[in-house]
Amino acid sequence: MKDAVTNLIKNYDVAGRYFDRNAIDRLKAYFESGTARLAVATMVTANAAAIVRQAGSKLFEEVPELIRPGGNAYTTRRYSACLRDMDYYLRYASYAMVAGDNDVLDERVLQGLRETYNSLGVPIGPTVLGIQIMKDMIKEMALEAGIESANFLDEPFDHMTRELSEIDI
Ligand SMILES: CCC1=C(C)/C(=C/C2=NC(=C\c3[nH]c(/C=C4\NC(=O)[C@H](C)[C@H]4CC)c(C)c3CCC(=O)O)/C(CCC(=O)O)=C2C)NC1=O
Repeated sequence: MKDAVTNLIKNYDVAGRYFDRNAIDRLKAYFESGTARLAVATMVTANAAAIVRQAGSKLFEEVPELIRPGGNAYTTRRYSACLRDMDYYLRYASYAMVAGDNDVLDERVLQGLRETYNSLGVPIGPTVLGIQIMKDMIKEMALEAGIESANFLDEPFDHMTRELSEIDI
C-alpha cells in the first residue's frame, strides 16, 4: 500500500535520483493540501452512515428497478449488501484521500471486483452511479464547510469509476 510520499520516493529511488523540481512541487502540493484532506476525512467519518443511506436512497430513486422483483438489490439481504458495498467505497475513498494515492483502492477494493460483480449479476452502471452520487454529496459538504473543491475530492471516486467501468470519465 502506497501513499503520495512513498510512491514518489520509490520512483526516485528506482532511478537512483535526488528529488528534482517536479518531485518537490508534487510533495509541496501534497503537504499544502494536508489540512484540507484531513478535514474532509473527518467529515466523511462523522457522517458516513448518513452519506451511505442518503446516497442509497437517491440511487434507488434514480434506478428503481434495482429494488423491484428481479432487481439485483431486491430482497433485504441484497439491499444490505448493496449499501455495505457503498460503505466500502466511501471508507476506502477516505483512506485514498488521506494517502493522496489510489493504490489502496487498487489493492483492497478493485482487485477482482469486476469479475465478482459479473458473476453475481451486480450491475456496474448503477454501482458507478452510486459512487458518483457519494462524490457529489461530499463535494457539497466540503464546499459548505469552506473547503475549496480540489482534485483530491474527485480522484478516488473517479478512479473507482474508471476501473470498474473501464471507461474514460
Ligand atoms: C472492501 C472490498 C470489498 C468489496 C468492494 C466487496 C464487494 C462485494 N459485493 C458483493 C455482493 C453484492 N453487491 C451488491 C451491490 C449492488 N447491487 C445493486 O443492484 C447495486 C447497483 C449495488 C449497490 C450499489 C449486491 C446486491 C450483492 C449481493 C449479490 C448476491 O449475493 O446476489 C460481494 C459478494 C460477496 C458478498 O455478498 O459479500 C462482494 C465481494 N467485498 C469486499 O470485501
